[in-house]
Amino acid sequence: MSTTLTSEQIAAYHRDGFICGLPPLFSADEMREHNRGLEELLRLLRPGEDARAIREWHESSRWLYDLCLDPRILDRVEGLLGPDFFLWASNFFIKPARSSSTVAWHQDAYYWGLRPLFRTVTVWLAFTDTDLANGAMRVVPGTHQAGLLVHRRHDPGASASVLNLELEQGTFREDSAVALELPAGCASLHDDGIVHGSPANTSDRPRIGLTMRYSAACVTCDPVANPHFKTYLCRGVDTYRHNRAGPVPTVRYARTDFTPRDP
Ligand SMILES: O=C(O)CCC(=O)C(=O)O
Repeated sequence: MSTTLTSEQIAAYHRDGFICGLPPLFSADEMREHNRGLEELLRLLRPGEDARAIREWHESSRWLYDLCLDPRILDRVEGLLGPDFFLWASNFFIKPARSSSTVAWHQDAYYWGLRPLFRTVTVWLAFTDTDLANGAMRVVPGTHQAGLLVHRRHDPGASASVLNLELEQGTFREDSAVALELPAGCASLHDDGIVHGSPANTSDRPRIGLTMRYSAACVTCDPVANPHFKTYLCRGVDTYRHNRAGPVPTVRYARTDFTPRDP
């Protein structure tokens, strides 16, 4: 099955700021293997850590690196970013059954420190079936065209959200949001300017997604916003050399020993 996006799908992505409803990237057998890989990473967490600590472990874990560079994923990203792009982030968003944890409405571009804006794509790969009841991500179509909107910070732990910032009320229309429901093995793709968030998991099923972030080679990162920023060229060439390139990991399952900065 082709994993290249059609010109209609590419146009829809640029119009709406996201695309969902694409054919699966991975079979049920492959997803069983991927879930086993995730279990190996979870075993590496230290006392007091939870799955949110699994950030940028593609830098240390060859299994995760290979998944992020799977050609089927890269074919889709290439349709949106063009021939030259790199991977720079990955993290798991895990909501156990009946978890009250949410992700507040936000725009990623607001806090990532990347320039130019809006040349970055997130692939959200469903490790479990994902729907509104178990806390699927919601996006507000077209909001990537509004530029950066006003966010406010709140104290860590002061809300159910795993993020310490959220969009000011009135900056977007929540009633236009759509849920990105995905069977396991399917992925959505979204622009770093899209307004998005996710509600609590009110179901008896876990919800697990892996986000993988890719930017066009021209993108540079402010080291104050992200001192650990490293790039892994996925396709083409990086003639810009704006950023530090990371070494390819050799160990199948291993953790990083830095703590990425929270927004
Ligand atoms: O998975 C979620 O609930 C939120 C993901 C998210 O905020 C993101 O991909 O930037």
